[in-house]
Amino acid sequence: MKLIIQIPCFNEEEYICKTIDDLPKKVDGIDKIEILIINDGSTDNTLEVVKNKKVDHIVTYSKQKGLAYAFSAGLNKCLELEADVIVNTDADNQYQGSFIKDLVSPIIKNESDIVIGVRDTDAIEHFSAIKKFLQKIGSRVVRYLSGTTVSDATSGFRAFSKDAAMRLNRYNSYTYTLDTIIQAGYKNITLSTTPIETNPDLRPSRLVSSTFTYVFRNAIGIIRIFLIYRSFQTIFYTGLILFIFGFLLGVRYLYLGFIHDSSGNIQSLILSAILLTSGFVSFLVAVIADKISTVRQILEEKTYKINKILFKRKN
Ligand SMILES: Nc1nc2c(ncn2[C@@H]2O[C@H](COP(=O)(O)OP(=O)(O)O)[C@@H](O)[C@H]2O)c(=O)[nH]1
Ligand SMILES: [Mg+2]
Repeated sequence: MKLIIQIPCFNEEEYICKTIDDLPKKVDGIDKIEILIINDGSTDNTLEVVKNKKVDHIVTYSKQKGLAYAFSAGLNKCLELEADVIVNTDADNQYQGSFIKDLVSPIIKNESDIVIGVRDTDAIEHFSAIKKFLQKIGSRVVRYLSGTTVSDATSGFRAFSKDAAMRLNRYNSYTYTLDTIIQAGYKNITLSTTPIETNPDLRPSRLVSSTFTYVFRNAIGIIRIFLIYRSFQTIFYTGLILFIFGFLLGVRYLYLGFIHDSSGNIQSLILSAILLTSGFVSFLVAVIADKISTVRQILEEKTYKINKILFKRKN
């Protein structure tokens, strides 16, 4: 069994060596451990540093493409390199390499396809009260939408089986953490968690420049991935609510017209017509969304089948 540990990097010259040195050299049930660095257009000396470190594999981009892009490009590279298990970790030495065995173990035993290392966020000193609060709310929303039980949805310390790596798709360029959990939920990929500890913070987060942009971008990301998988239901039920309100208003207008003159209620007739039309248009959009969703499902299944042929073990 081959384990590849992938590390997406953006300007990590200061911390990457420490992170690499902390990785385990042996893990029970694993015959070979390799390291893959994805250098995402770093403008510092990250590339030179990792070359000097003689890591097994480097993928490098001359221009920054974003963490989610680097993450999924990393998974593909690991599949090409015949990985059976893939671990993703951060380059700033936030996660402790000694916990990799706990991430990998359920995958080796065939008990799980994705394992997420969950932090006790309450105990992390450098997380502000607001970050802890938002992290909890975000994880709760992701749990609800994905039907999973992940208490730390933004943890980047995770292991994937080869099969999970072949099934996951990239739907945004900012973050993969929430996406992959929601996808796992909808695609019935088995997902479990294991408690982990983190190192004291080494540098401020690059992904969280300001709380507002962090929340905004993650919220948009969650809505977009949810709509990819549940577009028909969302649009159909929105249309139904509009239609029911429009219908009731219309009935009220007619009822008032029978009893006495309803000419004074012309505004409610206009509103009723608008709501009924919007509801009807929503039904049509829901039908189109459903057709697009069917095409997506077929493409996802074909991609998975192609991946299985492409990444079939050669020996
Ligand atoms: N490929 C890529 N990696 C990034 C980018 N920004 C941050 N990273 C990497 O993503 C990981 C997590 O970033 P970090 O700044 O520690 O965010 P935190 O998870 O909020 O602490 C680290 O390995 C970074 O090097 C980026 O734009 N592209
Ligand atoms: Mg960090």
